[in-house]
This record gives sequence, C-alpha cells and structure tokens, in this order.
Amino acid sequence: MKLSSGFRKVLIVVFACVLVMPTLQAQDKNNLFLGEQELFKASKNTSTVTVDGKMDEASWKETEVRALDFFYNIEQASDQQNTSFRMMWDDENLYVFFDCKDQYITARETKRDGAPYFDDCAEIFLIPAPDSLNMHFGFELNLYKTANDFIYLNNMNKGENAVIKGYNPDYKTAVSIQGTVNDNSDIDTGWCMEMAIPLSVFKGVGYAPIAEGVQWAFLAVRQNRDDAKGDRRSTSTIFSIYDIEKNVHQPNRFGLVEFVK
Ligand SMILES: [Ca+2]
Ligand SMILES: [Ca+2]
Repeated sequence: MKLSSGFRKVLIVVFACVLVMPTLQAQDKNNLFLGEQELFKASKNTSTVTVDGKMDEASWKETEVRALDFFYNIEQASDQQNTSFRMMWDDENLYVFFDCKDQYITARETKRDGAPYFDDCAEIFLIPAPDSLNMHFGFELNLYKTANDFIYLNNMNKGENAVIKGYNPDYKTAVSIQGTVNDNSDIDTGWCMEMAIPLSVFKGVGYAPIAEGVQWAFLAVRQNRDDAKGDRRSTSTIFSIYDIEKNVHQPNRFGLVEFVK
C-alpha cells in the first residue's frame, strides 16, 4: 500500500509522540512546574556581612522577610512558634537568616551528619537549576552549629531516595540565643541562625554565577523540639509540604527564590 506523503508525516508524528510520552509523564512526577511555585525574592547584599547571628547589617532590613507559616505535627498550642526567614546574595555567597521565637530552646546532637533535625534546627534546601529536580543540596544545623549537610537524590534507585552525607563543604554559620539551652524551668525568648554559604559549593550541577533575575528552587524549614528530655517535635516551612508523612525532601513542592537587585 502506498501512503501519501502527508499521511506518512502524520504517522511519524503519532509514532514519535507514543515513544516520548511515557518519558515525559515519568519526568513530570518529579519535576517542578515552572510558574506554579511560590516566589520569594532575595536582594543583593550591599553590606560587609559579619556572620554572628545578629541582624545588624543594613542589607538584612532591605531584603524580603517571610514567615514560616506552614505548621506540621503541632501537639500543643505553644509549639506553634513564629519564624522569620530572610535570604540575600552577592558575587561570593548566599546569606540566610532564621529569626525564631522559642519558649523552650533545646539541642543535643554534636556529631556532624548526625540528627540535628531532632533538635531546634534551621534547614535550607537549594537547587541551583529550578527545573532540574532530582537532587538538592541540604544544610541543617542545630544550635550547637552541628551540621547535617548533604546532597539528596530523589528516586535514586527503584523509587528509593539516597542521601550523600559525605558532602561536607565549608561555610560560615553563627547562632545567637536569647534564653537557656535544655532548661525548661524557664521561658526562653528565641534564637537566630545566620549562614554565609559560598557559591562555589554548588559547582558541578548547572551552577552559574548568580545574576539579577536568576531563579533557584529552595525550601526553608524549621524543626522545633520543645521537650528537654522527650521527643515532642514540630515542623514549620516557608512553602507547603505535599505529604509530611514522607519527609520534607519533596523538591516538586519547593518554591523559587529570585535573585534581585
Ligand atoms: Ca555532610
Ligand atoms: Ca524549641
């Protein structure tokens, strides 16, 4: 049977779609849908930042501030405590600041790549390429500045995730505490976590120098433990988590940061 050239073209297009569609569908489950995410704006730093856990630099007052208003696993009303989050950038670093109200300040973990996330803990997850989402960089620190830092790989093997904890980059962190650690006989005020993360630690995954208008995917998380001895813990995030029963490492639910002047 001889096919007309027009019909042959249609057949080729249909055949190509059938071949490509399963691949696209498989990718879509893991990928961000650009344009649907929440957008956060980070200003360019114009100060000399001293990483000391204090917000003295003028730049911190000029960049966007956002509350971590999505709360999970709240058992007591007093566990729902306010957090303000800020981020800035310049040619050398990303700067992150968590300002956390906390009536019961707690810390236990002292080993790197242990479980600071079971303590009062600030966490930032970053993806330098916002539409390429099977991995993210993670920086989680408790108030002893004990870090769990890692590269997280979603669906690494047969749907299982993998965490490369051997990733131990150098970056600056500082904590300031208004209250007493692990002493619930009094009421504390809160704590702050400041970070300066060199942009060089993101090299190798589509990283390019940040410029005005560039967008990355990210999530800011606060873990809160209000038991000095027990394990009553809650979580709050800057963007909503799809399924908190899994974990917070669901990059298809991250938001975007846009770097602005
Ligand atoms: Ca590590
Ligand atoms: Ca706490």
